[in-house]
Amino acid sequence: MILQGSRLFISCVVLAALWLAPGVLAGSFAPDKSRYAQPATSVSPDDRMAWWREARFGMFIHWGLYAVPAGDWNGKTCGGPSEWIMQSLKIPVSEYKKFAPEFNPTKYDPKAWARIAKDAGCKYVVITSRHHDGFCLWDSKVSEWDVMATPWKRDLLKPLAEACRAEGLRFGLYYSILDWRHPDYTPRRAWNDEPLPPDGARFDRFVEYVQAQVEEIITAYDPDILWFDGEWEDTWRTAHGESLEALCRKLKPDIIVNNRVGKARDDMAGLNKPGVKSLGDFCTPEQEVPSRGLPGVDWESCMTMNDSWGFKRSDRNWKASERLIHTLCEIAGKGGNFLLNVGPTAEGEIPPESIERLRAMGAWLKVYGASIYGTTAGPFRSTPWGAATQNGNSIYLHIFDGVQGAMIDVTALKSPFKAREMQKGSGVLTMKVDDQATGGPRRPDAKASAPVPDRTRLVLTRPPDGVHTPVIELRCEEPPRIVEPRPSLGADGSLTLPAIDAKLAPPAKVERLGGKPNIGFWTSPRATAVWEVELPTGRYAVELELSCTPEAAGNTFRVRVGADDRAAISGTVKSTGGWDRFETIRVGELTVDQGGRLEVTVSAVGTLTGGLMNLRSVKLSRVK
Ligand code: FHN
Repeated sequence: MILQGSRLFISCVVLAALWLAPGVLAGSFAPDKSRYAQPATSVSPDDRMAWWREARFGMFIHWGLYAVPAGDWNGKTCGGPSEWIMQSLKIPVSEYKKFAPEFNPTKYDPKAWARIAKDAGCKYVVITSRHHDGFCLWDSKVSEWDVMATPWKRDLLKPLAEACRAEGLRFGLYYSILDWRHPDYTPRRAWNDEPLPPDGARFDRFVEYVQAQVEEIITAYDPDILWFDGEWEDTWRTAHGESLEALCRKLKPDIIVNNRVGKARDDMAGLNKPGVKSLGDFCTPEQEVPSRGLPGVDWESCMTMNDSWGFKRSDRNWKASERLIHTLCEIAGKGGNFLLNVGPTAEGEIPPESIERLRAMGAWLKVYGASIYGTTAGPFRSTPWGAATQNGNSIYLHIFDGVQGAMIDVTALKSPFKAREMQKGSGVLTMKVDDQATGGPRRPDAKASAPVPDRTRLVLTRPPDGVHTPVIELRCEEPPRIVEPRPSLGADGSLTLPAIDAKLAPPAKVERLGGKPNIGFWTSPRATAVWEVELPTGRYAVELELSCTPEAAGNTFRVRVGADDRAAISGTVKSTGGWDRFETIRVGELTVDQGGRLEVTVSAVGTLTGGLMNLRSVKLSRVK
């Protein structure tokens, strides 16, 4: 019994020694409330965001121990991204730690990395200082689980910060709140075989650890951005985020922090959920682009070039360079930033496939960069031919491939303009402005006094092969005046109203299911979708492209044209088998007695159980 007792006693002493060692080595975990008292100087959001809004394009770097297995372990390849290998293959921490002696990035060349980012046209770099595995790329004073546990045994972040700044790039650090290894982190993973502290896992102590590390990396590297991640588990609460954000701002008043320090992020859509206190300076859509611009909201879409953030040797699913350029144009056209990821190898090399794509983007930006950097979202409601940005009196049209010979409708632009191709003289594009009102093409350099037509279209002819995503500048002599024509009946007598053109009353919002935007989260009778249209008097068939689950089916909806309930039709939502399974249903017919500029409104009728529907579009077809 005594033996048992003493063994028990000894094991407690050993455990305590093991666990406290980092604490003892690193100083106290006693909360230091002065740590995040607000600084004497503060910087306004607009001042600190100014460079970021100009930048538009950054390089993300996911680098860490996960580059050693690179997606493969024990004869298995992990599903999903390689930096998740510990979780996806449930690797015991004790096993995962065996990657540390193999992490020796002898080919790491931070100057080359910074040059690659610079030549790609990136204006900032964000690198993972610590991902969910908890491994630190710097010599942390509060952790032994860092670069000193590898043969490299020296800081990896400082040389990159210096190289980036030498290239005129801003430098940011990604920091994961989620930690699959730390003994105090909860919820603890089943495969975390790190010894528990004698008094058990204490999340408050883990928060102190996070604060201490964030203080370390801000103090050591003076990052322009702190890119938090891994905030989604219940143990991390808004209050933690508020303290952490306050600490960041105290240490560096002009630092930019993303919204993942708090709890408002709406999953991969990355925008702030209504009704949840939002923190940070910008929203963070991931692997997607919001369906439309978000006036007054700073946001950055982060994406991989293949499917994995960390280096994954089996992941050959590389996006084409042209697609990445189009994504950059689409994001800038909606007023956002693009953070494009590379996943270097354990030896310290950026994969050649990534370099190839970054070079192609850099070559395009060398010619067309003025249409991206420093621009704001384009002024047109929709750009089926590509994307559009604006900078002062200039509007830039990014013409995606396959559009040659088509009409670029810019009727909404009422200000006189001069049109020019940005790569002048290369024969990239010949074009004419086809003004129906004046009975023929208006020369692109028409005098400002020329009559403003009621329909203006650019007719593009085919550029020579090999020229991709050309850009046309429409230069106005005044701030561009935009009057969007209201959607009206097409030649076939029908009008389709897409989800992204609707004005929505919350909680309804646009999401993307099946690769197309739809109105979703229709969970309250207050939610409505409204389209402004121009419709002649007449009788119309009404069709909805919608989806609904069997559980939510049965609610009643109404489609109304104008304010007149006589021009309205109701229906009951039937199941289509799932929220992502859309069907077009014919609701019936309605009569518009008084045509003109009207509103089409879709709403729920009566009480609502679950979601009303997911709605992709409303189609009105003239029946007589
Ligand atoms: O789980 C991480 C993932 O590994 C990667 O770091 C991305 C990049 O934003 N963030 C999380 C997934 O949302």
